[in-house]
Amino acid sequence: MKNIILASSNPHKLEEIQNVLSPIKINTLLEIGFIDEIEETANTFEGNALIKCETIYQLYKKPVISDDSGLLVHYLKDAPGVYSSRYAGQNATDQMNYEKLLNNLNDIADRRAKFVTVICYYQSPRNIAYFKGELTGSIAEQPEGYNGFGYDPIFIPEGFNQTLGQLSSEIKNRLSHRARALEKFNLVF
Ligand code: ITT
Repeated sequence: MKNIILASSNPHKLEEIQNVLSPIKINTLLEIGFIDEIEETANTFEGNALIKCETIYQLYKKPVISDDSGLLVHYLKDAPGVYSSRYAGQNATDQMNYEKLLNNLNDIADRRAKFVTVICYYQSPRNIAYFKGELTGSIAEQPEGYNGFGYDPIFIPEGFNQTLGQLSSEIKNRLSHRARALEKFNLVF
């Protein structure tokens, strides 16, 4: 079985990624003893995904996978985008982030949005690949459901009338931006 380190400290991402990549053994940062925070200083998903992989590869010299993702809201000119995890401030909780977003869309009819994930697979400095996945949908009027993480309670995927917070993890893992990016990765590796 192939081993890859996942350069993420988000346990929800780990669960979703391990679910889609089940034949591959994912090593977590905790398992390899890395407990620092990786600073995400780029302004693109690709750039931040690369920073996460490079940081871990330089220390461990083993294949690394990373996920940089976010929510792009059309009316807000694609904000919060790469800043999704810190939309309401550096130490913001998921709830603080989605409440700020709902406030910024108060009385706004245009609620179009999409999730984007960029997966970076870093085998060596000469062998780096990127895989992108998107999920289009809209922002709910109020939070609903407790499944998933981040903005899931306020995001309604196209073709559904419930939020990702209400839909099951099986459904999310079939249609999500992350699942779509990982399917592309699976086709190559
Ligand atoms: P790592 O960098 O350690 O992987 P992170 O949570 O900081 O974890 P990002 O920098 O990629 O990850 O920020 C992504 C943010 O976008 C995340 O914190 C959520 O707020 C949001 N997000 C990404 N994917 C999501 C999903 O599937 N459902 C809901 N929100 C999501």
